[in-house]
Amino acid sequence: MSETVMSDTAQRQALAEELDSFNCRIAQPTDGPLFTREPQSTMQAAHWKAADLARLLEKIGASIKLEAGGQRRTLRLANRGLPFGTTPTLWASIQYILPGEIATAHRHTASALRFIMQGRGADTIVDGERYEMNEGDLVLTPAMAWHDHEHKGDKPMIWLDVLDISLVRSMHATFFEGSATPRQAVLDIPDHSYRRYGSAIMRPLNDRNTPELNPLLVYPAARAQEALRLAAALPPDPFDDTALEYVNPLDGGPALPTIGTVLQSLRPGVHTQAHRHTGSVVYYVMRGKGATVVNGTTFEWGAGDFMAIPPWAVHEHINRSDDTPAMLFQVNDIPALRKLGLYREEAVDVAEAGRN
Ligand code: 1HN
Repeated sequence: MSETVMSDTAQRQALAEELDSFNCRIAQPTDGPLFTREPQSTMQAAHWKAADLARLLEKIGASIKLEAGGQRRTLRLANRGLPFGTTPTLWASIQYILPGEIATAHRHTASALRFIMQGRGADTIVDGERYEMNEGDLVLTPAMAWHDHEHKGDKPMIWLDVLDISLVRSMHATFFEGSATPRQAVLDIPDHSYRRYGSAIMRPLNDRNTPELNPLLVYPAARAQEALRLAAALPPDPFDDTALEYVNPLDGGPALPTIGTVLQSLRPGVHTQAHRHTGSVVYYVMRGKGATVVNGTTFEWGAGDFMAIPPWAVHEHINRSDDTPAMLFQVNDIPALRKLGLYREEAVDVAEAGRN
């Protein structure tokens, strides 16, 4: 038996060399498995603590200058299991911008979003629309939309940036373009997409926009949090408790074609049921105190912390407070998986799994 394998191995190697000269190959015994029964991600579950991030942000603020040419001062959330990025598709970074600074205009094929963590006084211009950035606001930068930011306030400002860079890179579809002018001209009605679609329950009559491209660029904190407060009175979801996805107001689909954005609240004392799904998730804890168990590792989190959950990892959430809801902002790549027919999910009985 083993002899057969060995001679087969030698034969295969000889053949492989010949095939290689024609840019062809056959499977070799030394190749890893092509298919696995279920996803085996190299991404590691990860947790970043608010106090560490605050210290590191101050440090990069003091040591890195913002220069023209489209550079940003960002602290990237890196994953040890991946060559780059936070998850197999997403890059999450925290942008730190000082009073008076401008992050000059550029655009790229990667879709991006900003979720404001701390500070006030900065604005962003996206394809000519200008918005103030306030804590808890979500601002979108769809693929190839020009964007630049300016901080007119008097204290450092911090926000989360998430881009689908690794997804775009894996498809070798990266384009990037800088602008000759640091900031874009602003449209006569600077917030026109919000005025058209911001209510999310009405739209202008005879509107010509089609749902393929979400026209709405901003989702203010007050509206999203009011929606979450209303939803909290509904029967909870077993895995996510109360979770609302930011939508394209024209078709109810995800706000960005590849990136899912979710505002989530966990009732006091809740312990959700465990589940797993394809697609990766980055969490930002807005308020509260709790824990998330990922593949048996418990991350004890508080406000300002980040977590990353690998594809197909079993996870469950706990709110450690008996009287205060926790609020989390979640970013995932599930819309991309759904569009490709790759989304799967299942509930997991953790006690049962532990016995196996
Ligand atoms: C980017 O363009 C921004 O436009 C922020 O503010 C973070 C991280 C990696 C690559 C591009 C921005 C980014 C980024």
